[in-house]
Amino acid sequence: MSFLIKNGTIVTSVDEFKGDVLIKDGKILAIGEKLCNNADEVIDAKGMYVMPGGVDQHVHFSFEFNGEKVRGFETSNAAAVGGTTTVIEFVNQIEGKGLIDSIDDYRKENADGIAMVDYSFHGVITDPSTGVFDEIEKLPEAGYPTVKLFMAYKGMFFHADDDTIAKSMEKAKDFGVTIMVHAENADLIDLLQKNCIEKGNIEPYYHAVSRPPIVEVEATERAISIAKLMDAPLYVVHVSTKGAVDAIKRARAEGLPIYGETCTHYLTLNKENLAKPDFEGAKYVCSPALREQDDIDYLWTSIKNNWLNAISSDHCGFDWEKQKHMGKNDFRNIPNGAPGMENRLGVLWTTGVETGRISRKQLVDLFATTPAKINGIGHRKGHIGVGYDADIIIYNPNHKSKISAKNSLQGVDYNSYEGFEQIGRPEKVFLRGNLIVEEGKYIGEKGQGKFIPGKPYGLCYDGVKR
Ligand code: DUC
Ligand code: ZN
Ligand code: ZN
Repeated sequence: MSFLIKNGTIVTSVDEFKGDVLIKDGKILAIGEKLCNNADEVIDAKGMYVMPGGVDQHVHFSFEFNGEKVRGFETSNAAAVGGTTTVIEFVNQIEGKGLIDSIDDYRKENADGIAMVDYSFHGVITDPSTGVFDEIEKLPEAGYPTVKLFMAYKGMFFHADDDTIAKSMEKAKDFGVTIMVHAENADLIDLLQKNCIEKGNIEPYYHAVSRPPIVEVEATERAISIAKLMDAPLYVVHVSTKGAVDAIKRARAEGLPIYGETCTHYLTLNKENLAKPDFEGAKYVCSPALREQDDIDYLWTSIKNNWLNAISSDHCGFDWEKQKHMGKNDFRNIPNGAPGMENRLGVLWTTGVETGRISRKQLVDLFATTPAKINGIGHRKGHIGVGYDADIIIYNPNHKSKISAKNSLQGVDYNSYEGFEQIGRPEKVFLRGNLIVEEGKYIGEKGQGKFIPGKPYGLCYDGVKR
C-alpha cells in the first residue's frame, strides 16, 4: 500500500517546509514539491503539520511496586493516538537470570504479538551476582544497547549502588552500551521518609517533602563523577531540577559526554498537585517528585537551549482507586508513577509550541529525533527522510479537545492532565506505512508493532568509540 501525503508543512528537527511525502512498503520513498505519482491513496494535508512519529524512550509496561503491576503493552494504542510510534521500555533483570534472557523472555510473552506501536528495550540491572557485567558486551548483538540503573529505592531489589554503576560503566563504554541512571539519593530519601512518618505526616504531599531537589542533584553529580572516573558516557533520565541540569551542563562544558532528558509532567505539573484533597494527591506521586515553579521554568529554558536533550513521558500506569490507595495510611506505599504516553505530544504542543516557548522543530527534536539517536534507532526512526520508516503524524493544529481519563486509551482510571485544554491532535498516524490512527481514533491492530533492535554507540557516544 502506498500513500502520497500532499500539501502539508513538513517539520523535522532541522527544517520546516511545504511539500509532499510519498510512502511505500513501509518506508519514505520521496519528499518534494508537487510530487505526482499513482499512489494507492492521496491524502490532502493542507493546513496540517507532517512530522515524524514520536519516540518515547521512557515508558514502563512492567514496573512493579509493592507487588502491584502497571498496565502493559495491551494499552500501547494510547501511544499511537498520542503520536508516538515507538516506545522503549525498561525491563528488569530477573533475579538469578541473565539480562538478555530476562528481556528476551519478557519480550516474547508481553510485547511480541501484542504491541500496537514499535518497541525496543532498556535492560535494568538488578542482580550483579549473575556475571551480568560480562554480559554487557553481548547486549548490542541482542539489540539492547542501553542499560538503566536505579540509584533510588533503598531496599528494593532494583536499587543499584555506586559499585554496580561504576562496574557497568567500565564495561559498557568498550561496547557502545549507554548507561542511564535514575538519579536520586536512596539513603537520604529513606531517612527523610522515616522522619515524615514519625511526625505523623503520612499524606501524599510528603512524598515530595521527602524527595527534595537536593537528593536528585546530589545523585546526578555523583553519577557524573562516576562516569568521569570511568571515562564513560551517561544519560540521566527524568531530570526535574535546576541543580541537576546545571550539573549536566557543567559536565558537557568540560567536554564530557553527559546527556539528559526531562518529562512532560516536570514541565507542566507542580508539587501542589500532591496536596489535592481526598487522596487525589496520590495521582501525582511519581519519582522524582513534581517541583515548584522555579525548577519548572528552568526546565523550559533547558530544553530550549539543548541543555537537556529529550522529553519522555515516564509513562507508568497504576490505577488510583485500587493501586494508589495502598498508600492511604503511609505515602511510602503509594505506587510511584503517572500515566502520560498518550498526552506527551498534545500537552507539549499546547504548552510549548502554542506559547512560543519552543519551536515546532525543537519539539520534533525533543519528541522524536534525539530520543531515536540516543537509543541507536536513529537510522530508521525519528526523522522524515528518504529511506526512513514511514512513521508519520499528520497534526491538525486547529483541533480543540479536553483531556479526560474517560476518553483515554491508557487503561488507567485517572489522567494526570484531566481537564487540560489541548490544542491540536494527531489526525492521522502511520506506523511503517500503515495507517493506524484516523480522525484521532486508533484503527490499527493488536500485534502490528514490531521489535526494533537498537544499535550501539548511540548519541551519547558523540560518534566517538571510547
Ligand atoms: N519513577 C516513577 O515515578 N515510576 C516508575 C519508576 C520511577 O522511577
Ligand atoms: Zn525512574
Ligand atoms: Zn521511569
